[in-house]
Amino acid sequence: MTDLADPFAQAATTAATLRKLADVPDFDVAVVLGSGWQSAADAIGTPRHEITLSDISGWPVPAVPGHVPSARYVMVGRRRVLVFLGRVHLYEGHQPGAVVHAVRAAVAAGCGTVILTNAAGGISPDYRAGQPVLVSDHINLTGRSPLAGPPPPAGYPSQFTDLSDLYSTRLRALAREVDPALAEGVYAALPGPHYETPAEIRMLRTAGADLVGMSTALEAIAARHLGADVLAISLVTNPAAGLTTAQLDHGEVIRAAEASATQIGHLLASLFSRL
Ligand code: 8IG
Repeated sequence: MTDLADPFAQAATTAATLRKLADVPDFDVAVVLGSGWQSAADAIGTPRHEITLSDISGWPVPAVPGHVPSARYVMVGRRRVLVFLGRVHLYEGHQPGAVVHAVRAAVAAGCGTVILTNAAGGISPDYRAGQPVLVSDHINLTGRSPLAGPPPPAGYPSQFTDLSDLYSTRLRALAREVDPALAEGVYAALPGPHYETPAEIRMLRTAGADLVGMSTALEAIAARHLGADVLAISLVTNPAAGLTTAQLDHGEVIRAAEASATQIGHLLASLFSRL
């Protein structure tokens, strides 16, 4: 599958469409909801507009159960929040440009804060299923970058982006003000779609990873490249391979996420008022 031909121009075009469909001059915050996080959408607030993303030309369409190709415009306090009820992944055959399109469009539409959520396997033995964990940093093992390819057009930052404070220290501190019990961990991003072997999980643990999943890292890089502040939250839905004798099952993952997503939606809503 080919990548977007002109990703930055396409993001600007999509941004204009999103603003027009929601009838707003700008958005403030983007939220990307991962597998099983859909019930968090309702807890964030009542949508003013529901946007069907497949209506937007060139939009990469998610093809995974638990991912709905729509977005909502929600007003939370004074913040205009753009909530994406799903994402696309490398493992669906999408290229990095398609994977980060929603985030690039959101930043182009004014979002200075990008909140990425995902369901993840727990590598740290301290985590239990259903627990939200702030991502403190990542290890990108996808072998891909949304910034590979020709340099961005004039007016955009260099493709050699600094990632030293990728997951904003300030935003993580704000999240802990809302919920002081929130744990933090390092997220290892793998291409999937298969889960890991126990040997791979032992390697990841030695490398310093606490969480493992198949999303988020490329979107975080693309958002940071455009100057947005990034917060990422993983919902631990299963112990990583080899940490339990149970088999990993996609349906089980989605059910575990749904059970906690409402609670985390409220956490997100209280966070917006502090931004
Ligand atoms: I949910 O154990 C979820 N997503 N790579 N490994 C990887 N992705 C995941 C896992 C997991 N659990």
